[in-house]
Amino acid sequence: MMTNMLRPLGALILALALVAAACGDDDVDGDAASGQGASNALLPFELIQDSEFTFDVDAFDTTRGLFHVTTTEPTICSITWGETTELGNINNSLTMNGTGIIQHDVPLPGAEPGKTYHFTVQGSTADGRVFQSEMGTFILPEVEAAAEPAPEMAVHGENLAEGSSIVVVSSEFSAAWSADNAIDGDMSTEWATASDGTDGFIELDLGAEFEIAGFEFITRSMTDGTAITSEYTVSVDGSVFGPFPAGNPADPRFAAATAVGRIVRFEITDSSGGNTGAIEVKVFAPQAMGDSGDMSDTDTTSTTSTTVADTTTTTEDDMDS
Ligand SMILES: [Ca+2]
Repeated sequence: MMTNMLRPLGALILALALVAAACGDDDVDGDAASGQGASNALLPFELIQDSEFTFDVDAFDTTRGLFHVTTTEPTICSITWGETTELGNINNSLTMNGTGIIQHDVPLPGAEPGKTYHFTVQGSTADGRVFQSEMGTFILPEVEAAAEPAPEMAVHGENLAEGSSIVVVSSEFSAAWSADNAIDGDMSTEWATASDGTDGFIELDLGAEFEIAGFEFITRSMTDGTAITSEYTVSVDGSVFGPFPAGNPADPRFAAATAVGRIVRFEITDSSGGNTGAIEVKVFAPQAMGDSGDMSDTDTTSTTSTTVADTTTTTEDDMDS
């Protein structure tokens, strides 16, 4: 699962000597030029390392690996890694929130089981010391095939949420975690609440009345197990659907529901608490409604019902089949 290299003191001294050489041997004292009192020398990571380096596949999102280590004091920590000793990737813990932490659980996006990766770990502490591990290697374990049967093929049209706007949201953790991140069609951006847990919600305006075939709520997740939404409801112009199981990037869990409306509100109804939110919330048009499924120019009767009782009723001339 992992390759660790707790080495005897001799190796540490050698590593430190190599680091010093790499940094240039004309200023190993790190004194006058920097204006700092403390030495600038890189120290062995082992001095602040409180657990072995471990690597596994994120069970929640199998497209990424996870790196774990604990440190003896709060540390801002990063891992650099790659398929060769030139590395090329750098990641840190999403739970750091701007300061040092002790338990480092770091996602490694794109790391594949069975491949050998090289890595180093860096850390800095509040007293200004900087630490680095020796180069090591890790291999993620193979993931056993999912025991659950494959979900039904989702049949739906375009995601109407990508053309929508945010009406209101329970909260945003910061500008970098805004609600717009949940409707941008980008699986690498996330809306996160400021610790709303199961009280989190997000409300969209589709811009016009649309026929709707179903929803997805792709939950965000923290590597410490919090912020995972497991269940949600959706209201369309006030009529409630669900609860539905929330999805994740590996299994989006399309929830079929037939509705017509414009204002769509997702409410989290069960979660693991914390900074809940979504990678994406999706509102799907029916597959057979043409390019957009836009009902705004059809003569829909004014009704509070969101159920489309008779899907054969249409005013469009080109819907022959
Ligand atoms: Ca997104």
